[in-house]
Order: sequence, then structure tokens, then C-alpha cells
Amino acid sequence: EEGAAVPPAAKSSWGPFLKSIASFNGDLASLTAPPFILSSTSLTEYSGYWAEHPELFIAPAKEKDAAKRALLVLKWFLSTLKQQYSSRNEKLGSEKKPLNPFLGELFLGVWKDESGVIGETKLISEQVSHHPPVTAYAIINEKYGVKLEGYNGQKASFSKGTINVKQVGHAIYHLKEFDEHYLITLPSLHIEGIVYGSPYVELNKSTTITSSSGYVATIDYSGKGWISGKKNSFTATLTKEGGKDVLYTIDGQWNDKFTVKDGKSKSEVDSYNAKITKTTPLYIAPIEEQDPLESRRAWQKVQDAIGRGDLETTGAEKSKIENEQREMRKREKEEGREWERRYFSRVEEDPVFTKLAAKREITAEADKTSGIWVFDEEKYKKLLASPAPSEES
Ligand code: CLR
Repeated sequence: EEGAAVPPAAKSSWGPFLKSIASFNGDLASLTAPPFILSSTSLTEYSGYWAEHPELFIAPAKEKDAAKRALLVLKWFLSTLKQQYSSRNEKLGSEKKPLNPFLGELFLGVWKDESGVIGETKLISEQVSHHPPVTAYAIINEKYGVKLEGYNGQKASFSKGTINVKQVGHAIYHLKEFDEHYLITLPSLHIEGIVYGSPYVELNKSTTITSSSGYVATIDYSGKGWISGKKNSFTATLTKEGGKDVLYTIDGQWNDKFTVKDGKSKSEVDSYNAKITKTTPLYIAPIEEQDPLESRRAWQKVQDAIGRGDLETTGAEKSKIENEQREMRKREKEEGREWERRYFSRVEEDPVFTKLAAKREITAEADKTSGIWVFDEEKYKKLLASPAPSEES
């Protein structure tokens, strides 16, 4: 469960790495991790974790009762945590260091729907800033009028053997039919198991989901819980703004089982088992059909080299991308322009965010994400209407 320990051949690189993080400056991208901890996945791909269960993502759209709808939004959110925070451990044996996306990098895909019931759910993820690294995303299901949009960056610090990561940014879940918005804050986290060479994520403190319909969900993360003693524990409540009563409570483990109980009668009304709920694979276009800015096409050579354990080529191919990027930034600066984001725009203010954030004293911290980012419907529609971009040489 704790993941693979440091492989014998890598032991020699782990000590120096531990020393280097002790004097770490907060920029995760600048961490030079030993090869066995490098993943070949770019951080732009992580946006997909929000909807690997499309059926849960759209479920609130089918619920007529406002309180139950808010509960379904909470349930969907909780169901994303396993993918977000423990899927690398499960698939790769430990937490890994992702590739640091370049400005303008895209990760596009779609969760197809064979059943014909859910409809297609589209993913658009774009790196909107490189210094500091910020990823923005939109996830859209047109059939049910469900849209999630958000952006996030990370602020990290090192203390007492762990890396503490604060997420900056937020997500907004939207239901068209009810014209409802839900503002979701992102959990802080820390990395455990570093000294043993088998890092994994544990969530800190709490997150909230504030809805325009007046419901508030609070999720408290207790880690290796003081309540149950189990990893990844949490308790959550759903309340109506202004009211004192807890409408529903949920508790359990986000990577395992949790149960939903009625706040008054305490009887179980629903449950979820993260271990047996299957994820829907994301469909991504074959590399040769991808745009040159799409993550897997752009990083292909680096990813292949990491897969082969070929450090020299990994470094060389990474440098190629970095140098090319540096050149582009230099040219833009000379010409007094800025890189045009393809799907997102920087705004002074997002009225939806401002309104919901005011209820809970949440701030945008725009200075840490090089602005407030919103999904730009105009740009999106234009792109849908125009033919695929032609090959650049
Ligand atoms: C990115 C946004 C996702 C949720 C998420 C999950 C895990 C986080 C990741 C975010 C950011 C990068 C991260 C990662 C865990 C480890 C990794 C903090 C917040 C760092 C860069 C790796 C450090 C190296 C150790 C493995 C030693 O929605």
C-alpha cells in the first residue's frame, strides 16, 4: 500500500535529493528529482481527474430537489479525490514528479459515451502561465448542460521532512438548467513518506463548496485520522446557509468507502465505494492527428526517453523544448506582445466567483496565478467553427 520503497539502484540518488529539498525555495518545478521519481505525465493531464466518472459529474443535472442536487455535487467532488490524489501511487507505486508544462500546452480529450445516456463529456486543459505554473481547464457535457471550469497553481514549502503544498485557484461547477453555480476551493496537501523514498499525498484542513442556491458543503480532511486511524479519512457536512441544521453528513475514506447519512435521523441514505467504481477512459486523438501544442505530441520524445530510462535523451529533449520556449518569450517581449491563450482569457474580475467568494471570505490571490482565468466561450466557438489548424513545421 505504501508504494515501492527506493529501488536499490536509486538509493544513492535519494540522499542528495533529500538534502536538496531541505533548502528548497518553493518552486516545485525547480526541484531536480532523481530519475525513478520522474513521471512522464505532464501536469496539464491532471485536469482530467475531475471527470473520470462522467455519470457522477452529470448526476446533479437530473435532480429536481435543490438540497439533493447540492448533495450530488458534493458526492461527485468526493469521488474525484481518489483519482486526483492517489492514482499515481496506485498505478506507478508512488507519487511522482510530473512534467512541468510549457506555456500554451494543451491537453484535449473526450469521455465518450457508449450507453447513449450520459452524452459526451469534453476536456480542455491549457497551461495559461509558466512562471508561475498555472493550468486552466473546462469540462463540458452539453447534453446535460454541465460545465466545470477552473485554474490552479501550487505554492510549496519544505518543513520537518515533508513538502507542504498550498493550491491556489478554484473551480466553478455550473448547471445550466437551474442556473446554479458551485464554487469549489482546493485542498492543501502534504507529501508523506519522503524519507523512505515512497512519497504519497495526504490532504490537509478542509475544502468548501458554496452554491448560488444557498447550500454549503464543508469537507474536513483528517489524514491518518484521529477519528478512524485510517489514511485519507474525511468528514463532510451539507448545510443550508443561515440555517443551523446539518442536512446531510458524509464520512469515510475518499480512496475507499464513504456513507451519506441524513442529518436528522442519522440513517444511511447513500454510499460510495471508490475502490470498485470504474473510471471511464479519456479518449485522446492519436499523436499524428494532434496539434503540435498538445501535450503528448509535444513531449513525445521526452516521454519515450523516460520510459526507456534513457537519461541523456530525456535531458536533451527537455532542453530543446525549454530553449524553444525561451526563444519564443524573448521574441514576444521584443515585439511587445503576449502569448495568446487558445481557450482561456485573463480577466480583472469574474463576477460569478466574486459573488460566491464573498459569502465565505475566499480570495482569488490573482498575484499567485498571474491573473484570474476564465474559459473563453468566444474563442472556443470560433475554434469549433474553423477547421483544424494546419501542420506547423
Ligand atoms: C495538481 C492539480 C490536481 C491535483 C494535484 C494532485 C497532486 C499534486 C499536483 C496537483 C501538483 C504537483 C504535486 C502533486 C503531488 C506531487 C507533485 C504537488 C495539486 C509534486 C510537484 C512532486 C514533488 C516531488 C515528490 C514526489 C518528491 O488537480
